[in-house]
Amino acid sequence: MINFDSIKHVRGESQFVDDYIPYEKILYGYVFYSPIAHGLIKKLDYSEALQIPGVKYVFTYKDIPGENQVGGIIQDEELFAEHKVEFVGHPIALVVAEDFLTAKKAAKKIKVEFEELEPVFDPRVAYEKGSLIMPPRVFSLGDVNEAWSKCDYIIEGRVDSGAQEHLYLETQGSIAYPIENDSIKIYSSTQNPTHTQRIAARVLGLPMNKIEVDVLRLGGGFGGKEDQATHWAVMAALAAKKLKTAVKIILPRQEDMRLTGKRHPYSSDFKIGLDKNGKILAYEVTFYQNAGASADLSPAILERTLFHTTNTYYIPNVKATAISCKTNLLSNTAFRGFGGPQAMFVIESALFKASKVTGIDYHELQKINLLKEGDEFPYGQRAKNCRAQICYNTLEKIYNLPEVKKQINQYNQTSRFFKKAYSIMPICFGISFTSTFLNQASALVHVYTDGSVGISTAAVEMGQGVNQKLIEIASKVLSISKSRIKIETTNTTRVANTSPTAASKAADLNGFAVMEACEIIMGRLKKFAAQLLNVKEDNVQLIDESVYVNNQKTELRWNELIQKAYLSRISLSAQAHHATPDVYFDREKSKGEPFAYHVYGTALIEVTVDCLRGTYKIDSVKVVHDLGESLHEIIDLGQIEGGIVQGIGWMTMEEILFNEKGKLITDALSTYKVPDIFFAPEKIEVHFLENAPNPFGPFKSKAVGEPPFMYGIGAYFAILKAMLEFNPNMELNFKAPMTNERVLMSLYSKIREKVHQTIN
Ligand code: MTE
Ligand code: QUE
Ligand code: MOS
Repeated sequence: MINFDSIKHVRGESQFVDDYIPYEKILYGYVFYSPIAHGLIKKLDYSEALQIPGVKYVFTYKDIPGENQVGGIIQDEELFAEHKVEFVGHPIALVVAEDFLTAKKAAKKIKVEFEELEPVFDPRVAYEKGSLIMPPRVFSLGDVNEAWSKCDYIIEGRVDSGAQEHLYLETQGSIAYPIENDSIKIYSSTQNPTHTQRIAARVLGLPMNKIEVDVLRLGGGFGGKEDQATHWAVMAALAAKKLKTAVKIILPRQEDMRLTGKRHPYSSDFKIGLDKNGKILAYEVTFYQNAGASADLSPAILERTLFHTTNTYYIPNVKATAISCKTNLLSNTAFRGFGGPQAMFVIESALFKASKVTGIDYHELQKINLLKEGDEFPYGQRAKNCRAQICYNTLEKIYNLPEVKKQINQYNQTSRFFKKAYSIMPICFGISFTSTFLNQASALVHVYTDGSVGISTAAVEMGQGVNQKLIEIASKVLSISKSRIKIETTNTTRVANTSPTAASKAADLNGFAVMEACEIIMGRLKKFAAQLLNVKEDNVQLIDESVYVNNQKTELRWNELIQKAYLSRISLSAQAHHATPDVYFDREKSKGEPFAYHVYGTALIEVTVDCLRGTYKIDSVKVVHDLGESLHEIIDLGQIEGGIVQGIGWMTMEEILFNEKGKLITDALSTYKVPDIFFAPEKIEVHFLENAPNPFGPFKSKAVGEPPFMYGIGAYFAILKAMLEFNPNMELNFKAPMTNERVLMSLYSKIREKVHQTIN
């Protein structure tokens, strides 16, 4: 059960965009970008850059034959800034030269004069100034105003979560070259080939059929290449068209970090009301999303935040307001979880604070309010096949929670400076694009005359193993060996009008499409075999590459059957389109059934905090996770482990910082720290929930890509609990990431105040 790609990866044989040499003459592009956060371009002078030997051309907005517009959901983003720059890193020009270093050197010679404008970085300040991406959105259920009077406790607070760098191993990049008929072929490291095609066509002023986008695989995407791979692909295409040769743009790591958006930081206010038994009666929350300088995917991400307002709890009265704030920072974008994690951190913070006020244990509060079958989400959908309770209860049982608590208590009694704690993090994540139209995919399956099979779909392989899952599905439906099946590149001329590989939906959508295309071919083959053997079609089966009649194996094998079918002029190719049935969402009313199903799970996280140094160790993460019936257990396990570590990174050590002028200062791996193998939990144990088929997934499976990320939130609260063991009087504020510095400063805040008083 290995992933066929892993051998090539380990041997260094897998190809990425920078490995392609599809053309005799390749030129290299370097992006020249704004050094200031906000200002008007008064003068741009690149004459000196053009003088440098080897430089071919400097592109600005003036060279664009079509529209200078790359915005997706909202058309508010220029490819090259025309008159105004809105963040440090805003592209202004592209220098193209014979080699990369020459292009880079030339870019340093470009001179710009700006009239600087006042920048805004804080989303709350942006809100006050009316700087919004779009009008605020509200989801509501019941009536919070009426409910407050019935509450025994009302608790308010503020929660802040930080940005996160995607840190895909392969940085952004693309190579484009001209082909016949005024057309352009683009190889891009994109999760979203059709979007790249559409925007390239728009910018170049060409019809979409003159742009071909091809994707072999990505060295990771994590959402960062959903909309933001487009810019470099379009720039390369623009240059290739003008210069009539191949143009390659690969962002070096530092430039990638400086030029591309991250996970959205959020600042939120909550108010939560409970009765004396700990039942939540009302929850009101306002999310301020820091969108950065343009919309990008922010509106869809904002909406997913609203969908995950209550995580895996039932709350009868909810009012959630979400505001997408336009600031002079990098335009933030999709990142695993797509706004869900930000909402879930707020509700967990609210419960945690409520536990301190009510005296009811945090995890008791979680259990009291856990979602049950038929409960209504704030968007009107009801929980169906709800597995919130079973995951939580199974976790407590199989990992022996009472024993965990006992051990931790014993440890803490004898340890003065090292403190241990555990936390439990239940999750509920909705599966489907909440923009209903995106829930479609198609597959094109060819059986060649030697019996081998080639499959094209909309799915982009980015390390998540979707190609291996598609092979599993095709081999099951065709009942042939996996070794006969090849997944082709994702190409807009073979599979058109594709949705991005995102929302954890790629294996579901493309898996169903592959199933349906394979079934069409199987139908034809069975009919043909019946004719050939002169039996009734209903009595024919194809099992393990052999034809069976009335459950008796015949002499007829897959290879021979395919040969004969071809000679009898039977089509051995099929295309199928799949659309998720019954999902819809009414944006006017903010109600509907947007999700095909939900993924549930619960994690138990144990940590040790060194309360002298502020450092900590994640001892273990133990999970009960609902995968339906896994399509591929090793891949799914890898997704869960990877998601957990990435989620813990977001909550603990990954900190994006800008200076007071809006320049990213954590723009290298020396200053931006991510979990490594030493930091990763010493132990990750995953229990796949048993007897949990999913009627809405291929072969009863469930999507896996994003949900495990949110287990990482539990690490924050485990660390917080350990800190409170050391200093119970510590001030509670919910600000992530919980870096080592923050641990230390929080533990000794009283002492700090004293020192300050003494100094003053
Ligand atoms: N796993 C790896 N190794 N690399 C990635 O880039 N992206 C994640 C997740 N797992 C990612 C990954 C994100 S953000 C999504 S939406 C899903 O994979 C997309 O793939 P799927 O729909 O096939 O699950
Ligand atoms: C989850 C997602 C996406 C989403 C909604 C989700 C996503 C995405 C869009 C999207 C894209 C273009 C549009 C639009 C929505 O929505 O990845 O309205 O025009 O790209 O719930 O992952
Ligand atoms: Mo994933 S954030 O939907 O690419």
